[in-house]
Amino acid sequence: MIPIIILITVVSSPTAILSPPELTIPISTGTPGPSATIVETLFYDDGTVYSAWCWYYEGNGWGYYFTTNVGRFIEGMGIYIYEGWPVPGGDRCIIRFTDWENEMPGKTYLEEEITVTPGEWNWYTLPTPLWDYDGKFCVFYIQVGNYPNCCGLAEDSAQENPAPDWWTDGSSYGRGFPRNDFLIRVIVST
Ligand SMILES: [Ca+2]
Ligand SMILES: [Ca+2]
Repeated sequence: MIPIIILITVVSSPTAILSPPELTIPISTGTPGPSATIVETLFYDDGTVYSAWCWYYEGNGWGYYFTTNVGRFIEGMGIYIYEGWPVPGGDRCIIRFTDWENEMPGKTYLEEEITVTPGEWNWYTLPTPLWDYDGKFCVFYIQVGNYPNCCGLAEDSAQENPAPDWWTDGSSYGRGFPRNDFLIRVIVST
């Protein structure tokens, strides 16, 4: 399947962002050290809000594969919604947590429609953390509303490693992002 996507014209310069105080290293540079007390935030983006993408039709999305190499609790996730595009835009999206099976996104752990605010990090904390025994899992952003009545998912300014990138049409999955790294992060703990 070829994902149908719309590219926003680049209008932003790198923007300061809010993030949890425990923000740590990008997972792509190594496995964060296990800690009994520190909640780790895993991410691939560099925090810059460069541009954004959305799908023509709702129900499609993008997400990442994460691995911590040891069992972890998935505590929640964060997404950054671009401000000012598309117009009128939206304030709802679906987030999905899945297991990692047969080298691809597998069983859905949990899916939730949430309200989001453009122009900032939106953090969703699970009421009950999910235990993933091998630390291999995925998190997805899924669009609610057809273009342009939807959110624009922010991307950073460069892609360093496309390996963890996945898209979904809601039920199946495929590899790859349209361009750079999406601002999708996950919070884990031991
Ligand atoms: Ca797993
Ligand atoms: Ca990047």
